[in-house]
Amino acid sequence: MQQLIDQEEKLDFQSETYKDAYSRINAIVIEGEQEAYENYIRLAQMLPAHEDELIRLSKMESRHKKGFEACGRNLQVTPDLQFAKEFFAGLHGNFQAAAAEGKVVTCLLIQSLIIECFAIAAYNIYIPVADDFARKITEGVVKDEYSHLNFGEVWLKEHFAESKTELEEANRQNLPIVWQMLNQVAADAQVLAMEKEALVEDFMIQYGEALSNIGFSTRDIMRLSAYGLAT
Ligand code: Y39
Ligand code: FE
Ligand code: FE
Ligand code: FE
Repeated sequence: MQQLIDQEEKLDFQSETYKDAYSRINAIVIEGEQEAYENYIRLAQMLPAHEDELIRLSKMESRHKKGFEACGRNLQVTPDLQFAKEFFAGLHGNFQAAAAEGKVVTCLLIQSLIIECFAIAAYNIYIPVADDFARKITEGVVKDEYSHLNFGEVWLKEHFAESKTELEEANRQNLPIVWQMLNQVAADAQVLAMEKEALVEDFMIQYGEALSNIGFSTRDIMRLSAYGLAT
């Protein structure tokens, strides 16, 4: 705890080092929210029975994007959106390909499980070390992200038997990408006082809980949630 306090005291939100790292992390979050907005619109087309709810989730994502754009402006940081597009290219491409094939289970795993758990982990770890303005925004956003994760959990739990094989395949294709993304952002996250180990731990907890809620056994969860981590 003392260590955390010392670290926070040393954070200078106006330093060039902080702002440089923030230009990439803030861009990742803005681009992530934009893609989440598009992904929920796509999911609404694929799941007409849940159209209204999914459109409502998409609107929440576009509000999140506006909130994080304000966080960047507040620190006078210009987000590096080109970097962020490349950062998300792997998951984005896989979502697009799955949507084109009508693979709704894969789309839900990518957006509502993997990306939402990544967001929840990142926002939880960011909140205690954020500037006051960004902390208030992020606290509001993370509550919404739990409800997005819940949508995916509930749908996949109701369709567990027929989705299980596709979930395992989609996990195998996409989880290693998440570990690569974490490695790519670790140094910038560290500048913001976000520890990579804490991000990995929180992600594994959220994702493991989600897989459990959907119906996977403890044994399956161990195998699925660490897939591609030890490389
Ligand atoms: O559902 C959502 O709103 C998710 C799109 C947003 C993704 C946020 C991605 C956060 C990763 C940041 C990594 C910082 C260490
Ligand atoms: Fe969001
Ligand atoms: Fe979300
Ligand atoms: Fe939970």
